[in-house]
Amino acid sequence: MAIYIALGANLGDRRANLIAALEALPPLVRVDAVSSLYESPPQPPSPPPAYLNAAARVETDLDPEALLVHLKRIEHDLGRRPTVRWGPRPIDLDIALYDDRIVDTRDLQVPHPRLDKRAFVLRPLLDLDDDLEHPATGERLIDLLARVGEADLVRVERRGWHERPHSSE
Ligand code: PH2
Ligand code: MG
Ligand code: MG
Repeated sequence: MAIYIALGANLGDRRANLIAALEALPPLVRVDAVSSLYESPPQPPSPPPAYLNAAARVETDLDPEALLVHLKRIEHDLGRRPTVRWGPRPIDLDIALYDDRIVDTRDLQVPHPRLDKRAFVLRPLLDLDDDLEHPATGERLIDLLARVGEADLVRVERRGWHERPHSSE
């Protein structure tokens, strides 16, 4: 297993926000691999803008709680301010998986509690490792994705997008 961060953005220059977040992770968090970039409507359904989502496989000595603090700091630095639950946001950084650990405190749930219902998290994770399993249930993420379906998800750029200038090929 490894540590996986789910990234999302639906305000401002969404792609630039995701790249800025990836660049803000080191040196405390080293980025090993980044998934393709996906676009999907907000879920549960709410008014646009649509989200861009991706996932990163990372290495860090931070424990889950310290990693969360680091991610919240980056969100804040990129202009995110507290708002209503599931409100639009310039950047969202969630700990999707942390090895096979299960964390369930007031501030942090790992694996991400809605991982099994969200194609926009499952698909990017599976880009990185297609044999991932849910640490709590043992279900394969590929089977969870088949159950929820991915019809709403559009792959807008393939892997390496965060290292390339934007193109509309
Ligand atoms: N994040 C949410 C709520 N809804 N919808 C999509 N498509 N992508 C997201 O990242 C997302 C969402 C709350 O974190
Ligand atoms: Mg989220
Ligand atoms: Mg979040």
